[in-house]
Amino acid sequence: MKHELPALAYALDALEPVTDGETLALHHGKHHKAYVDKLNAALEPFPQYQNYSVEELLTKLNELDPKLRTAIRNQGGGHANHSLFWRCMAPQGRALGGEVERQIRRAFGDFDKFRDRFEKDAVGLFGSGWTFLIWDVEQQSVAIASLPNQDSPLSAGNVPLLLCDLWEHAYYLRYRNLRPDWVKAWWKVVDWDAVNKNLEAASTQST
Ligand code: MN3
Repeated sequence: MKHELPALAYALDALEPVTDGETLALHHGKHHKAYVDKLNAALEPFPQYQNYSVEELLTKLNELDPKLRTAIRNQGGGHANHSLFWRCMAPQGRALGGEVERQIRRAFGDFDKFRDRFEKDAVGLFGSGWTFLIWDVEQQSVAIASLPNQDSPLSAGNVPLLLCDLWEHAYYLRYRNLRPDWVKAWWKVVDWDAVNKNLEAASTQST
C-alpha cells in the first residue's frame, strides 16, 4: 500500500485571510507531499508493514523494526499530523458544540480557559511542533499536549482530536515571526464538527 497525499476539501484560498493561498499551496503541495514521499521511500525495504495505515504505524512505533522508527516518527508523523490538520479546518470554521464542548467544559471549566491554556502552550513551545487537543485514553478526558517536530500523540497511546501547526512554514508568509497572531487567528477556521467526529471515534475505540 502506497501512502497518498489526501486532497483538500476546500480551495487553496478558501481559508483566507487566516491562511493565505500561497502558504496553503506550499504547505499541502510541497511540505505535506514531502512527508508522504519520504514515508513511502522509508517503507519500501519493509514489506511486513505495507498494509499498516500511518495511524497504526505511529501507534505501534516502539514495536517496529528499530531501523524504521525514526522515519515513521518524522515522516509518518508529518503525514498523519497534516492529514488531520486539513480535516480539522473549514472555510469560516464550524461552531463549537456537542460532546467536545461538554468535555472541554468538564476538563477546563469553560471554553475561554481552554483557549487561553492552548494558546499559552502553543506560543511557549520552543522550536517546531504542534499543540494538540487530545483524547487522553487513560484519564478518559480531553487534554492539551504540545509535542516537538512531527511527534504524534498516537505513539503515547492517546488520540489527537485537533491540532495547530507551529512550524514556521505554517504561518511565516502572512504572520512573519508572530506565532501568537497565527494561533489566535487559527480558531476562526477550526471545524468543530470534525473535532466532534474525531472524539466520537476516539471514545468508542478506547472503551
Ligand atoms: Mn506543517
